[in-house]
Amino acid sequence: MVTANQHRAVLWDMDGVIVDSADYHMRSWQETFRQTGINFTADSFKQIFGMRNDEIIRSVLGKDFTQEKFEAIVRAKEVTFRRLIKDNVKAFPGVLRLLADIDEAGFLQALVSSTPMENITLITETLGIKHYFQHILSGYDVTEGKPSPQGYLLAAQRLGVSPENCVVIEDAIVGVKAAKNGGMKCIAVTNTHPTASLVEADLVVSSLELVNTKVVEQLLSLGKVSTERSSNRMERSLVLIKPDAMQRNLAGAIIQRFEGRGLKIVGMKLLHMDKALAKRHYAVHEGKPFFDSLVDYITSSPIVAIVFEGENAIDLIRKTMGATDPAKTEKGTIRADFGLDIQNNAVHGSDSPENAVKEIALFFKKNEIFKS
Ligand code: RTP
Ligand code: MG
Repeated sequence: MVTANQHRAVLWDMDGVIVDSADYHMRSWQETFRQTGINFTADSFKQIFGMRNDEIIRSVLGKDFTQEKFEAIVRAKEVTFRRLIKDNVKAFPGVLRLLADIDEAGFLQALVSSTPMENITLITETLGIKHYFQHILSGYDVTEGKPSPQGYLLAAQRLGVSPENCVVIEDAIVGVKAAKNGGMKCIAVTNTHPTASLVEADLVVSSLELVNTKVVEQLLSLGKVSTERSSNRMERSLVLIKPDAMQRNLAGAIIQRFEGRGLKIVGMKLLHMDKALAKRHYAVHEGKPFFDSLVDYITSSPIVAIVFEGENAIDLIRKTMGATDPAKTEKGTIRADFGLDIQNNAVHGSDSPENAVKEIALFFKKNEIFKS
């Protein structure tokens, strides 16, 4: 039976996403370049991470090297890499579970790596994950490395899935660019680069433990929502990081979820709401049985108030937060992951453009909001 998910695919990068290999790549480049008298630093390595070998060598040696010299360097580097990593192949947290869950949900999966097939075989066989991939593409199957989308587009074509139905999982800046250049959704994991350099991705996470099949499905359907709309409105919304989240040091993790969706902070402050402000903010709930308890709760500790700006920000923030009750909301949302109960539900977000305007005015003066 052909299920809906068989028309959807997850395309994986390997180094830095599946396998924690950066150190072994760096040491093997260092050993190899040392033999040609070149000092290759950790900083130089960061710049080239995710590129193909020919591009790396060109960026280090310049254009003047013969084909024989190139092949000798590559051979030496890759032999050294496999020798160093052979007994140390380690998957990043959450990867093995995510591969199995995505497979179980009926998505197609492909591996699109810039490295040679020998490395891919060593890693995928050692981790026992080769069978999850319906297609595997090495750096030698394409004529252009990332950020060209060629590899990802070719993998999608071989799987018979259109680019807009593909989610790419990447850690490299050039890899995120490749996915976006190919018209695909992209989840970036901050294993190699910080969030700030990966903002072109649709979602940035600190670990793949935070990703599940629902997140992948949401990303694909969010894409549809935005393309079906005739115009995407630029909106602002008020987000509060509530006392229960503040007490558990979750402000950073929550902000990251919103920033990872491309939303920009245009206003932000730490404040301790007094009862008068709490009553005005929650005026629509006055008279409800939970009102007094809600006011006590929201004034129980300092909170962070943020104005986020972005296309369809209100809807996007509500989807990212999840439903009011953490026990009933969809997996992968902020409230599902961080909420404790219906009151201690981690976060507030405006529920309509009209309320957003009113709420922002309650918390921020005009000169406390900045252009993004
Ligand atoms: P929020 O306003 O905080 O973003 O949450 P929401 O739109 O999802 O939910 P809303 O209906 O506006 O309720 C505001 C807050 O009141 C608390 N609540 N407690 N005990 C209860 O039955 C109950 N119902 C709502 C929650 O903290 C909710 O976020
Ligand atoms: Mg509300």
